[in-house]
Amino acid sequence: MPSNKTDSALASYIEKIRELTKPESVVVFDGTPLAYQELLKELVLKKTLEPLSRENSFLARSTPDDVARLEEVTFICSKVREEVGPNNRWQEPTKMKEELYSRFNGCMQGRVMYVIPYRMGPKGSPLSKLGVEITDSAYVVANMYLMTTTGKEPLLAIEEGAPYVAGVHSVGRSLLSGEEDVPWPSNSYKVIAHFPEEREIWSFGSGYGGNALLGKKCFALRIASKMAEEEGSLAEHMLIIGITNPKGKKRYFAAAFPSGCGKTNLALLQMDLPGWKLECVGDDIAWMWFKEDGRLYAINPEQGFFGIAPGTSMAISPHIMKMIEKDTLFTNVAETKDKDVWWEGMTKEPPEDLIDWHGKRWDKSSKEAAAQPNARFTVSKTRCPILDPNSDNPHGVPIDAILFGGRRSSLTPLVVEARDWRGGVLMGASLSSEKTAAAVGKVGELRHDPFAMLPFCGYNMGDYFAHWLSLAKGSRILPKIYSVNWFRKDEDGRFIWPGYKENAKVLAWIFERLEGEKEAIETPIGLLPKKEAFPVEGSLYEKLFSIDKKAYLREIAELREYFAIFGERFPRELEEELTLMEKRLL
Ligand code: SAT
Ligand code: MN
Repeated sequence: MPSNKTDSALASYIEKIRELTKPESVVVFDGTPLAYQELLKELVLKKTLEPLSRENSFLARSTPDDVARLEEVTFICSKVREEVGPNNRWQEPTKMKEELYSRFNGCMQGRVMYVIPYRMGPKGSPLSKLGVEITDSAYVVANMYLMTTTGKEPLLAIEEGAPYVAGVHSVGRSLLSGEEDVPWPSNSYKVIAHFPEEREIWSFGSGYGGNALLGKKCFALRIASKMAEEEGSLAEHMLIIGITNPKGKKRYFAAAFPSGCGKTNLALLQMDLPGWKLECVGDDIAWMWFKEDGRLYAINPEQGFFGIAPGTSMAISPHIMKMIEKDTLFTNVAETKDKDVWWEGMTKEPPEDLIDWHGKRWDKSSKEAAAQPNARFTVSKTRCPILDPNSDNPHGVPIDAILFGGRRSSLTPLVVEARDWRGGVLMGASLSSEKTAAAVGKVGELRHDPFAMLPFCGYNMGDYFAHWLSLAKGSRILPKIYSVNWFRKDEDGRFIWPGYKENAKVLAWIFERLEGEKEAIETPIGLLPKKEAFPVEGSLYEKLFSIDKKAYLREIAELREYFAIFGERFPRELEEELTLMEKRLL
């Protein structure tokens, strides 16, 4: 939406959507705990939510066709096709609007149309931004309450004329009079459309996660990445953590991983190394900008966590388990007979008498998993047991290191330090990862996912790479850049690195590098830990850090082919950087 919308501009926008969608009533969500509790009651009545034995916690079960992000029907509708690049699906904006207007025509009949004014980011931060989501899903409102700052304060700012991003969402299932609702209304036709120029998002047919909680990937990444390019800042798919070493020195890291590669686990890692401490600012998205002191600062635009439940356990992620002990919404997990939750990986043995995510009885002989692989928990960050004291600091936290990680069973070593900013930008651009259940599609397939932003960059990725390169200017104190890979496998297909809590060793090594305390060795692909300086035994070190030069040369050839899809927009500096690496390998 254009900036400087006035009170009446918001009112007339709401009126326009009301006229189009024809809901039974309109409710402006006021963001109070009481309003949230009222919503939960309603959702229980409608059987969308089931109360659990965990205090103030509930379970939702979606339909089997609505369980994850839908990249195939996600569009960026800029006026000029080249602006969105080969990394996005494009549709001409007026054509898309026509389609949307016909789909949304009367789609909220018999339902409440909720208006959610919200803020992304800490109050008073120059980087925080406002949004309004209009939705006919009370489940979405409840999730937005946990994930963003909703209610009067953002509403007032919008009414006073502050710019905001508008989002219109419908589950796409109107209720004719007398018709009974279903627990998870949705539509087989689904579309998620972004209009970066108008700062607008329209989403139809899905009620799940990033398809429906429009503040998250749609706004905070796809629209915000375009805004960041214009403003000279960054909107990234990154967690933010604060790490304190045994001497009491604190540094902040940001880390990009594709969805489903353990960002939430890393963001809430229990750092068991003696004297070390890790605190969490955010687990999914970072908005960052360079300030006058030349350093890069980050805020987490979100107020909550929307994390993957399967695989979470006391052994691996005790902080997460503690965080979701109460006040949590669960979606598509399994239910125990005493109305608690369970998922694969929570305990070695599943409990008896489980109900699976379809609502059916489940036992060990069942072929399908009891919890959907992309089952989620939604919880406010106020429940985070290791929340960083600066998590709501409007000035952000200074970032000293940026990590790029993918899920790769071969090639990339456990950790590599980039020689310089350019080398680091190439690391980000070269990121590939095996697909996970976070998006609909074939799990395990290796795909390019530059900066873990492939599904989230709201403009041409060639320009995005150039934007990253352009940040290295003047006397800026640039963060160091690292590539990490927890997922390397041996010849027998077993993970070489145990991951999870062991990842603390990698974080500590990076910290010590920044302190100048650890030596590294030059290799064609960047700097690796010196054998003596990395706390694993010799044979494991070899397995974790060996460099297969031939495989790297093949990778470079393959990367050139991939980067060619960006044509003229692919920065020459990165091409040069790739050639330099190739020469070092030969
Ligand atoms: O996009 S979601 O918020 O549903 C989850 C993810 O892919 O990270
Ligand atoms: Mn994510």
